[in-house]
Order: sequence, then C-alpha cells, then structure tokens
Amino acid sequence: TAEEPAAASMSSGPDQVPPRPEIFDFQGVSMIHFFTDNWENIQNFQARPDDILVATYPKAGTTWVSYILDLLYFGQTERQTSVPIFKRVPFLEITIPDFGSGKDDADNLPTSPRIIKTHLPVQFVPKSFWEQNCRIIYVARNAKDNAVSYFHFDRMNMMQPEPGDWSGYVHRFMEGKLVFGSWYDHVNGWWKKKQTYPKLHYVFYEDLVEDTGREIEKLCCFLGLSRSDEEKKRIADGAHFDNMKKNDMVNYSNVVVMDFKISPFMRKGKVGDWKNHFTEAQSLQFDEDYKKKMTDVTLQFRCDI
Ligand code: PPS
Repeated sequence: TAEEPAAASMSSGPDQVPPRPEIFDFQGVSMIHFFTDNWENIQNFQARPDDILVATYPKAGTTWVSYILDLLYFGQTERQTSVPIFKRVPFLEITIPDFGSGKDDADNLPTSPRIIKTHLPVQFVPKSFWEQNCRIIYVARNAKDNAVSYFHFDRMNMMQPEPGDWSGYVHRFMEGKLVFGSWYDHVNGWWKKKQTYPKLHYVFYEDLVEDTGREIEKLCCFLGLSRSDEEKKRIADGAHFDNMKKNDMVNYSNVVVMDFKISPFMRKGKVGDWKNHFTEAQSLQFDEDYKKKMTDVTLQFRCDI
C-alpha cells in the first residue's frame, strides 16, 4: 500500500527489483536517481526540535548507531521483534518508484523523538534540521575499510550501480565517483560543520569497535540521557556484531534487492579488513592521494586498532 515504507515493501518479490541505476553528477556530487527523485520534498522536510539525525557516508556504521539509539530511547519493546530497523529509522532521501519514500516514512513516524538516517553530504541536509537546532550524530569510518565495505555492498545491492572489479572501484572511491560522492568531502564537510554547530556529535566507527560501552556513554551525554549501567551494558551486548547479524529486524535479511549469497549486509564488522583487499601498490597509491586530500590534521582516522 502507499503507506508501506519503501524498503519494507521491497520484500514483496524478486520481480519488483528495478534495474541497477546509473550514477550521475548532481550539484557536484555523484548520485543515483533513488536519492534525488524526491529532492524538493526532501529539501522541504519539516524537522522537529527533538528529531535526531544519524548522518554518515554509506557503510560507516549507520545501522549500528541507529540500533543503539533505538534501544536507548525505546528499549526492548515489542517493536524490536516486529518492525525492521529501516522502518524504525527511516532513510530520509530514499525514494523507490511505486513504493514510497523515506521522507514520508519519517513524516509518519509515531515515535518521539524521531530518529532519522541520512547519507547526505552536509551541504544537502534540509535546512529545517539546522533551523530547529536538532541533535545530529555523524558516524565516520576510515577510508580504506569504508571503501571495502562499500564495494561488497554495491556487489550485493541491486539498487546500487554495478561496482565492477576492486581495482577500478578503489580508483572511483579516490575520485569520489561513488553514490553520495567523495568520502573525503563528506567526512571533512561534516567535521568542519562541527566547529560552528555545537549539537553535532562526531563518532568514529573504530572507537565504537574498540569500546562500544564508552561510546554509548558519550552518546548518552550528548543526548542528555541517563541510563543505568546494566541497561547500557544490555544495549552494547544487543548491538554487538554477532547479535545484530543474527537479528532479522536489523540485518536487512528480508530486503530482496540485497543478494546475501553475494555478500551479507552484516559482513565482517571489523577494523582492518582492508588489508585483505588492497594490494601493496594500491595501498601506497591510496595513501599518497589521501595525504593530498586530507590536509586538516585535526581529523585523524585509525586504519588499525
Ligand atoms: S548503510 O547501508 O550505509 O546503512 O551501511 P552501514 O550500516 O553504515 O554500514 C554497514 C557496515 O557496518 C558494519 N556493522 C557493524 N560493525 C561492527 N559492529 C556492529 N554491531 C555492526 N553493525 C553493522 C557492517 O558489518 C558493515 O561493515 P562491513 O565491513 O561490510 O562488515
């Protein structure tokens, strides 16, 4: 029905899977039509002051942080076993022809606060989020692991452009020719925003892997939440990779456009898997290029922990 959320409806049958989209330049950022078709409505999205926006470059830990936030606010209620995460935390800019849009799903969210996901670079965020002074959590992941994760995602997700082989993919990553554009511009753009917008909490995927409990503590602090140690530990356990991988409400297993035989959504969940993908030459070339693009020394990523 029209009310059904975009991604949930996609579990209705393989004949519903549209052809893979082509990438194009959209206001200086590489995009696909699924994320630009509803542009005016997205830009006019009406945020509420208590909305929480989870912003990331794709594959940086969006689902992990979305799930942690959902547990922090709404706990282990019945919806945890009946409502998939992409319905609890709508993906603002997605629109799938005939199936609806993330923007409508966000409008119709019954929860308070509403937790909303976006992959938009900072300059594309609907202005009402800034006007309403919403809390925003940005999650960033080191470039090499991010590229590897995105590569496998593009292989298995038929709504993403064809990734081609790994060596071509790394070059397109460096050129910013993947959906949602340049990783370098994305992480830098949001990092810069933090200097002028205090209600932005910048989280690193590597920190989450290193000590999830500590990062949950920081999230609580940022959000003004107080939760018992027991509760926080329960949340960290529930959101552990092994548990999320088994949990059909957060592992995307019921989305038909994703072919888990090619690669699962919850793939490895590690820091440093890039070493299994980059050749030494690719790694050297990547590092050289990285130095040129990442000139702000205050933004440091860890490719190892
Ligand atoms: S998406 O499609 O952009 O929303 O994907 P996103 O959720 O941002 O990123 C998916 C990657 O995050 C990993 N992941 C986790 N890692 C560690 N612990 C937990 N709990 C966890 N949950 C998700 C997921 O496995 C993807 O990374 P890779 O490296 O591909 O495994």
